[in-house]
Amino acid sequence: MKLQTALFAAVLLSGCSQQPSTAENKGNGSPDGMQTAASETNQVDDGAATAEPQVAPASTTASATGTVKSIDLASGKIVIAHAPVDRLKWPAMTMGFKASPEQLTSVQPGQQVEFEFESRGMDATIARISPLK
Ligand SMILES: [Cu+2]
Repeated sequence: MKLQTALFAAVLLSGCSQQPSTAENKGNGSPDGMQTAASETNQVDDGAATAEPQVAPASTTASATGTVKSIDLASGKIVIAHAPVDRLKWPAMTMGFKASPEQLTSVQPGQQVEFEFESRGMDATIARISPLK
């Protein structure tokens, strides 16, 4: 009976916060920090969208290989000199990709990498990246 009371109290307490979406966030390290980082990322997205007309191209997933040129953890970007991407009709070029902190710390500048990314026009986000061996 005591255990049931405790569980019931816990449910009530967690219900008070009324923020079920927070529980879906990956990682429970510091919820406040995570939320701040997420909102900043959204603001960056808005800024990048103004660079192109308001056409929202469908996203396409593609893979490529390349060399890491630079990594910017603060802005969540990695610059890669990538080989041509046939699927997107992209020539070889050096460009920035959005990436998560985990992805950014899994590779190093100068490293050959293989990666998958999701592209909306020239707005590309890394889906998976690993050193090429
Ligand atoms: Cu490119």
